[in-house]
Amino acid sequence: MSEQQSIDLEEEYGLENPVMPYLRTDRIPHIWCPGCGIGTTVNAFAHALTDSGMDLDRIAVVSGIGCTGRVAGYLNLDSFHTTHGRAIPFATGLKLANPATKVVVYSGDGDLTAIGGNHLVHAARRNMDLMVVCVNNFTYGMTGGQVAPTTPLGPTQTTMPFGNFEEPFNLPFLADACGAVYVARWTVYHVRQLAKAMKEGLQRKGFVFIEALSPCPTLYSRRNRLGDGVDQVKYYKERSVIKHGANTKEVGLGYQGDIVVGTFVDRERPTWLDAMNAHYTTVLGNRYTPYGGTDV
Ligand SMILES: Cc1ncc(C[n+]2csc(CCOP(=O)(O)OP(=O)(O)O)c2C)c(N)n1
Ligand code: SF4
Ligand SMILES: [Mg+2]
Repeated sequence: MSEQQSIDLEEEYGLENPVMPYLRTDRIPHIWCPGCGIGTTVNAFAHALTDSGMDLDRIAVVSGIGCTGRVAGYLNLDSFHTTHGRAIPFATGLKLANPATKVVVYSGDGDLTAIGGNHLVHAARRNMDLMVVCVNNFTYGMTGGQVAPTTPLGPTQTTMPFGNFEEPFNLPFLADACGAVYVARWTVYHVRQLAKAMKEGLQRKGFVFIEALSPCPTLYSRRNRLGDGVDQVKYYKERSVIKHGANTKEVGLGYQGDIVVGTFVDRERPTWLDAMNAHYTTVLGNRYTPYGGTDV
């Protein structure tokens, strides 16, 4: 549509894009490239916030550094853009200081699973009450397309000019093995399912891990001649297979191969705060006052 033909729906009809209230519009235009999938995940998150009916004053979003790490800065919520790899420890401190807050970690695959991998493992093991959204574009987008722990075997990256030979993480299996209570994977093609998983994750207590596969056309796709963002979304559409409850051992990703998506893990375990309170109550009896009675 040409500029002359475009209609400002808000001005003409008083219709507001439902995502707008969730954004710090003064920060727009955003930094993301055309065809990047990160914005689509934010759209899904905004719908999850609406659908969950949660009090926005009780939600905080924490990001690390990276293209995905910019999400926190664009959200009109209590949001924190922290240091590379440290979103989960920051979020853990926030949660424990104010257990009534629902804390969401929203970051990239490199941030969460390379430099921040140790924190991911232990937060899942402890069943820290956090929802982690990991936007997996198979690369370090922001810094020029270096190989990530999620890069499949085969494609080239700036630091793997002859193709990646390092076995990648299977992230749902990692999160499951470490003890996450809810683990799901969707792609930016599956916007409704992604929003629903985020809504469910917001309503769950305990460590939630949602992997959102998302194109990085600028660095990953172009370098590997995979086309643009639309071509990657077509690939997600054509090669995704929905298998709820799939054995996470079997959902590892090959290069441009089949993608198993769905909710893989949904179970109950006491959160870290619940376990601490139960333990000290048993050991110390009424000398102990349980902490964080408003845990959500
Ligand atoms: C301590 C530290 N090491 C390295 C960096 C450089 N750095 C910034 S973002 C990034 C990778 C981000 O990759 P990912 O989390 O996958 O985010 P994406 O850009 O792909 O969304 C790196 C290595 C940094 N900012 N700080
Ligand atoms: S470099 Fe990749 S991940 Fe970063 S904004 Fe561009 S397309 Fe998105
Ligand atoms: Mg990345």
